[in-house]
Amino acid sequence: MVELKTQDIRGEIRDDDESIRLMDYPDSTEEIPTFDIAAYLNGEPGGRERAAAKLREISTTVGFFYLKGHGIPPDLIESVFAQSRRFHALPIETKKALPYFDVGGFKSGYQPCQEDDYQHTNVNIISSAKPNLVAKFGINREGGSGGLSMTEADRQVRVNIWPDNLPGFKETLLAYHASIESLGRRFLPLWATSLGLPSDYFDRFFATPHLTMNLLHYPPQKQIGERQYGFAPHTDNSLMTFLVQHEVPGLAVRMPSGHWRAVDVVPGTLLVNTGNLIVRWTNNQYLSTKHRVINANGVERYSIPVFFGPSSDALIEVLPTCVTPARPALYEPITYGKLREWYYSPR
Ligand SMILES: O=C(O)CCC(=O)C(=O)O
Ligand SMILES: [Fe+2]
Repeated sequence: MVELKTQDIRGEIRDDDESIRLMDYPDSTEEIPTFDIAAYLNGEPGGRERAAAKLREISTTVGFFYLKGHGIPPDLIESVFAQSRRFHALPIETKKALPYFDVGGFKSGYQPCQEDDYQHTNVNIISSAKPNLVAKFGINREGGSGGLSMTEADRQVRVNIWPDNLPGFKETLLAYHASIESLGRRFLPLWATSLGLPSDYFDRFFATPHLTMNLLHYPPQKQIGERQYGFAPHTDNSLMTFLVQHEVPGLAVRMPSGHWRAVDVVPGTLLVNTGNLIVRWTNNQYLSTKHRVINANGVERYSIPVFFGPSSDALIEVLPTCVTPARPALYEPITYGKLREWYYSPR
C-alpha cells in the first residue's frame, strides 16, 4: 500500500556543509539545453510533436532550458528592464509606501530587501538561510487567478498596485505579462502531447491562470557563505517559470550529477524551468530543479521571473497517463490554491 502524499514534492532536504558548498561554489560544466520553439509556434508540420519530445527529454533530465524562438520582441524585454531600474531607483520611502499584499494566495506589491520570511516556510530547501538579499515589485493577473469558481466580487478585487509618477510603467509591465500569458498557454499542448494526453487536456485548468511577475533587484553581495543568498536555494511553486536576466549573472542550478552549474546570461533567450506542479501531475516523472542566486558581481543585478500555473481552484490529480498498476499515484488530489498555501505555511 503506497502512502499518498498530500503536499510535499521536494524530497530530502540536504543542507550539510558539503551540500551547501556545492550550492555556494558551482563547479558543474554539464549543459543547460537550448530549446528552439519557433517551428512549433509557426505551425510547421510535426512541430508540436518534435517540441513535445524535446520538452519531455529536458523535463526528465535537467528541468531548465534556454528558450529560443519565443517571439517576444527584444524591445519589450529591454523596456521592462528599463522600467524595473526606474522603479528600484525610487527613494526607499516611496517604495516602502507601497504595500506587499496577498489576494487569494498570490502576492503583489513591494517587498524590501531582506524582509522576506521564506526561511520559516516550506518553500526553502535548506534550513536557517538568512533573509534574501533581494528587493521585489510583483504583479499578478488583473481580474484574479481564482478560476471559474470566482464570484463577480472576487473578480473586482484589486490585485495590483502601481507607483505614482512613473508614466508607462504599468502599460509596459502589463504588455510583457500578457505576452508571457500567451506563451505559457502555447506550452499547454506541448505538456499534454509530451505526456500522451489530448492536446487540449490542460486548457480547463487555466481559465484564469496564475501569473506572478516580479521585478527583482539584487544588491551586490560582498561575501559568499554563512547561508546568505540573493535568493536562497529553492524550487518554484508553479507549472513553469519564464525568467529574463539582464547582463549580470548570479543564478546557479542543481544539475543531474548533484553539482551546481552557474547559469550564463544568453541574450535573446528566456530561461525556463519546471516547477513543483509538474512533478505532482506526472507522479515524479518530471523534475522541478533546485536553484539559487548569489550576486557576487560587485554590481546590481536585475532579473524578472514570471511564474505560470493553473487557476487556484484547479484540482491537481496525478495524470491518468502517469499511473500504472506498478506505479500507483503518489499524491492525493488537492487544489492548486491549497497546495500553494502549504508551501508558504510555517515549517
Ligand atoms: O533572479 C533569478 O535569476 C532567479 C529568481 C528565482 O529563482 C525566483 O524568483 O524564484
Ligand atoms: Fe526560483
